Amino acid sequence: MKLNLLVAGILSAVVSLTGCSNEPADTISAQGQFSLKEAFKDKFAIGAAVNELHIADGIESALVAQHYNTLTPENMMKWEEIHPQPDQFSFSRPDALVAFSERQGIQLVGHTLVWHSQTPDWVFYHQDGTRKNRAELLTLMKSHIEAVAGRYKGRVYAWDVVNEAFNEDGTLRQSLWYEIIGDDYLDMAFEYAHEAAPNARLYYNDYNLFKPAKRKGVIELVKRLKSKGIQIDGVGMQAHYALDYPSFDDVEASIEAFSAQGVDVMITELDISVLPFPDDENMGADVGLSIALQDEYNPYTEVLPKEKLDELASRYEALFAIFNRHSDKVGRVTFWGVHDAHSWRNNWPMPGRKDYPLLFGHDKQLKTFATRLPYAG
Ligand code: 9MR
Repeated sequence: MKLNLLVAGILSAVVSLTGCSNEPADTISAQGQFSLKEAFKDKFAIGAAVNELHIADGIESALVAQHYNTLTPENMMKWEEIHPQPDQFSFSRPDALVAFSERQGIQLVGHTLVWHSQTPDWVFYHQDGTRKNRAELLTLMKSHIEAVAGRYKGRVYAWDVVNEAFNEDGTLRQSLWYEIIGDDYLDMAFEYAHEAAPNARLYYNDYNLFKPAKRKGVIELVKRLKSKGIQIDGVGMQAHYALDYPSFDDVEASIEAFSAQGVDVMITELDISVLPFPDDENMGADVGLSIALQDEYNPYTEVLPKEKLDELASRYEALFAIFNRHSDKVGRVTFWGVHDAHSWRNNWPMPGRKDYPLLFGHDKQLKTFATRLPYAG
């Protein structure tokens, strides 16, 4: 690790001396030896969300293997992708990802078994349009979890069992899962996941968990599951952040509060948007939010100005300083995507913008500041 840091330091120095840091992309070209997973190896696992492109294409799969020791499928294990029809499963892409991860010695986190989004209508409705009842939906949930988590038993290290079940005020989202089954649908999902993959780590995953009210709702869930003897091993704090949001104190308070419940804390889905957010009320990651493209909210269509890049860098530095300080509690930090060109943030909540939220730029090069994050201490 020391050698890598030395190489990174020399590269940074060369970049500053040659003035390259003022180049539009602020990247370094000779970044061969630097590796995020090496740099963080005494702290936590470091990962990224991937899709089939990242494991097929030579450059991208090499990047992934070089920098990450944990991966999460961005979409291919979600219900509508892996189980699109009642009798049809699509296992070929997930199988390829599982095999790639095993070849590279990378831990794969499955995402996600139960979610209100990206779940086909037939899951909740009969062909005649009437809603299924509790017993029918529970049977289907169980068989889906058995088929998916069971297939990858012993190969997928951990599962995001339930995703985004809470409202911002800490109450349960009125999803079809909730409306049809009732509030114990979470309990049942975790039980079924444990039965299907007894050795897998089981997580609850959500965005905006730095918010005290939402944090409280999830803590109550953890307490309830534990009091019923149901396995829950961790909470994934999705980190879809921005330059002015959230407050670092809130992030830190949530890491401490979840950890105090005796579960692992994972920073999942990390990205930091540099763009102005068009709806102050709904920051976070609600996939239901969609706003028509307006040019004033898409200011950096060519290049990210140096001052914004610096803001992004200092935001990342401050966050990693917190994660490092709590590396006894934080088991993993996963970026939501590998490089800016494929980030979902280019399309949410406004389709067609150009954002710069990750450590690798639109040109797939590591941003220079990424070699100077606080890797120690
Ligand atoms: O990044 C994913 C994007 O490609 C999909 O279109 C979107 C659809 O719902 O889901 C995105 O991933 C989401 C993740 O699964 C759960 N948390 C919020 C993420 C960003 O929307």
